[in-house]
Amino acid sequence: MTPPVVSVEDPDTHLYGTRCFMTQANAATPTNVMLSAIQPTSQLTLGNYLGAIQNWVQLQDKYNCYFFAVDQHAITVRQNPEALRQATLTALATYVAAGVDPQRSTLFVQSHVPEHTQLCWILNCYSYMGELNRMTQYKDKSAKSGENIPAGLFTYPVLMAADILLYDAKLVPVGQDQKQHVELTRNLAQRLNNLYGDHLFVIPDCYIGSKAAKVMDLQQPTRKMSKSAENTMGTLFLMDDEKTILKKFKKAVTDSDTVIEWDKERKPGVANLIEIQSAITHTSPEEIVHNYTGKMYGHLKVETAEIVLQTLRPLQQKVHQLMEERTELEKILRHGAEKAREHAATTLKRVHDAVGFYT
Ligand code: ATP
Ligand code: LTN
Repeated sequence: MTPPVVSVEDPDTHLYGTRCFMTQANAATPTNVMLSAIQPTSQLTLGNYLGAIQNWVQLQDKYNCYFFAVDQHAITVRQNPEALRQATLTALATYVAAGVDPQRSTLFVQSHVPEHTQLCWILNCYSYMGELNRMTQYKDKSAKSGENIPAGLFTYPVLMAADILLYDAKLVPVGQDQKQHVELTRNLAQRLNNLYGDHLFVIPDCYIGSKAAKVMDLQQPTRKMSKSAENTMGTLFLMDDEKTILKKFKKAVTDSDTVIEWDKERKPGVANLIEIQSAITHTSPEEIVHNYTGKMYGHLKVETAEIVLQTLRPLQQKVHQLMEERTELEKILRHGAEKAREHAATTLKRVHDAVGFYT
């Protein structure tokens, strides 16, 4: 049966999104939990900020939120250990600098909460090779791994299911590419609920923000800006310095025309710059185009860089401050992990009891 897909507008934040699957509340409720995470595989990008973190900030008043950095997911592909440590801490500093409030939301590092891998093991025993084999991300990433495909790449979605189910999450904001993983999470939760009773897991819905910008690569504007892209000129990292930001925008690929129009098909590079401005200033693309009547691509590039810089300057300052002081950030993470563990341990105990572990 095809799950229902419902478009919803959040009445408070006016964020539009597609709330996929819309589950009836089950016995493991009540829950008002929203949860999301980013892999610290590299520095975070403008795409991560506009497509994810900015929305988290807006939704955190309405939900009991858990936001974390998934360092255990990150090692499914080889990482430099020091770079991973640094990227993990910087990611969490970025959440805080962007406005995620550690008083209201729980912020932590995945590996600080051992219940994630504990539940992952159990879920592994209820997952089928066939369904994991169908995961598009696994197919893509394993194709790049040569002969020795890490088993972790195969079971990656099961760890993600554990991340979600541990906290009884109702809503999981993710990018389109992660929808399949949330669907697997739902299937696993339902499978165990069918075996052991509806009280076991909350069935999560995924939330795909449609107002959130999909930021495109500045060099290949038909591809999503990604932190793991080979050509870093196309990716704007949140911690890039001013000179680099200006250079990346000035060299952004547009087209051979001169008229500024918002047309993703014909002018993906120009449309990308317009949409970046739109996502930051909350001005409609049509209005932005109107303001550029008679102007040239050069104006659009430099002014987009300026608008991005205005947002990133204070964010970078706060990230630097948090990274230098460290104690505040470490306190947030320690406290976050403790809070997360309380919830996670309760769920894990429920699962241990259900599957028959002697406790
Ligand atoms: P990778 O290159 O490692 O696959 P990524 O930069 O594509 O990473 P993810 O870690 O997969 O990013 O995504 C984390 C969150 O950021 C997700 O919610 C995703 O939708 C959002 N996101 C990532 N890139 C973009 C983008 N270019 N535009 C909008 N949202 C994005
Ligand atoms: N797989 C996701 C990151 C991720 C996640 C999660 C997102 C890991 N665990 C739990 C939401 C909820 C990604 O690559 N974007």
